[in-house]
Amino acid sequence: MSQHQPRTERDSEEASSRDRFVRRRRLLMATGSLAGVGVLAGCGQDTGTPTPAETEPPTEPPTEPPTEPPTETETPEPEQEPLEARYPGLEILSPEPENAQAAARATYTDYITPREEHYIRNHYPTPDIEESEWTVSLTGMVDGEVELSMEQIKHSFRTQSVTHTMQCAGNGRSFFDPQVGGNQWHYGAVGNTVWTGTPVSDILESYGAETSDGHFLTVMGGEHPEGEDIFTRSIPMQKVMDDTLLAYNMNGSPVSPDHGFPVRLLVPGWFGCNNVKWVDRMHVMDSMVIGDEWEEPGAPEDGQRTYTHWQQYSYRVVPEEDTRAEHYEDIPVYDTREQMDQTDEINNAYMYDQVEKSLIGYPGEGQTVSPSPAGTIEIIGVAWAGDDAVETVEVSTDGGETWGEAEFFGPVGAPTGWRQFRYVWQEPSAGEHTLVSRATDERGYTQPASISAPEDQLRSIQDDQFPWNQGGYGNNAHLVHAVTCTVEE
Ligand SMILES: Nc1nc2c(c(=O)[nH]1)N[C@H]1C(S)=C(S)[C@@H](COP(=O)(O)O)O[C@H]1N2
Ligand SMILES: [Mo]
Repeated sequence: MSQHQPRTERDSEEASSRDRFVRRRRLLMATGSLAGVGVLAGCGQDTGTPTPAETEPPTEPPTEPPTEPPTETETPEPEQEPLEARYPGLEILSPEPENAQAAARATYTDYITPREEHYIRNHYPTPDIEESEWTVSLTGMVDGEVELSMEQIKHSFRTQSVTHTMQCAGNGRSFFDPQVGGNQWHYGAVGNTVWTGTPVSDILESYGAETSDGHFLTVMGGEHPEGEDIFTRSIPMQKVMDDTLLAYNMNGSPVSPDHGFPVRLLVPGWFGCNNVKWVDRMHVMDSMVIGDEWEEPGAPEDGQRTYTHWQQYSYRVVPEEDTRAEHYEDIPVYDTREQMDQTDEINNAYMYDQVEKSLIGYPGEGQTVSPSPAGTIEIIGVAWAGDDAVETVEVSTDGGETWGEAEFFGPVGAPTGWRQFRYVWQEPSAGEHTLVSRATDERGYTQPASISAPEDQLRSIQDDQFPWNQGGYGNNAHLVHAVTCTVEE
């Protein structure tokens, strides 16, 4: 077990992205040693647009126009359209690293989220990757280590598609009181899309990987920020073998650069952080990524970047003033909700399988709506529960005082995709109303009503209160997600 104390300045996933982002647009492709911890040659080199030579400004305005236009010596690289133009359905939280959430509740009336409305969550800037030069290496407990081209990944194994509700572990963070630091996601860091790719189990079996329970696939992102931690997550082998993909298509089109082009890990139903983008290396291990070998200053070769931060220090449900912060090689249960129930044994749940949650998409926040001729309003939304199915959704039109059951409609994809629900609001009275929805999953877990006070620590979950936590993770309290709307006469 690691002896390292949490580096408090990096305890929130957000500290890193906000304060220390790297301005590097180009990633040079070199995968380095397969045996050692990825050595990336050429990273951090500045290959930005050359600045044209500058001349001293004249002290007096020139009287004659120059006879010849200034000659361009170098053609600058074509500028990409700004983020807001590329994703008109998103509200930008930061342009670099790229962070953006759904701009309107209306996203949550449809089954499929268009790419332009699907949130983006980056710790470091989106790398610029050439698909033909990209490889994914497989290392660790395998018969033979290998480096796979995108061509091989796409065409040497089976292809599968899965519907997945991708949600950032920090979605709903802005509702924590007192406020916690970091990106202030409201409800918009979630979307439902169809992902197509290669089952990771096919690749592991082909290369004789150790795939029994208790092992982990540690997956590293390929953006390799200079002097920063490598985005790395350890996925339990049971989940990897069950349904995890190396995905290259999103809604039938190539995954966009911001969403992980040319290939990302897709862990159906699990929190966004597990879905490593720009996958560079997969390492088969008999524990989660942990210990000196993977941490500074022991990280081989460069002594700077660590591989443990995003698995062991971030994405944990840490109560106020918690100093225990143990780091585990393995835990008895991966479901995030169940870990929270076992808070004595597992201190600080890891954000793996998602908790049950629902969002109203119509009416939208602050919207004025009018009843149909029959005097009804149809409330529409979506509900999901990670890799468990949603069993029921209830809707309240009086701020949670009374509830009625909604009905499901729309496509039934994998349980890892959300369900659409509708609730017919009979005879709504004119004026302002507070609409709330709450989902219950197949195991009987229901969204709690509110967020606890910090001093209630983690046990509040048994008391219908989502535990306030330092990172602002996992918020599925229903009251804070309510919609206020006005019904016209
Ligand atoms: N390599 C890499 N993968 C990553 C991240 C990252 O910063 N780097 N962010 C993670 C987080 S926190 C989330 S919520 C999802 C977001 O995926 P999206 O941007 O496609 O919505 O990607 C995950 N994969
Ligand atoms: Mo996230």
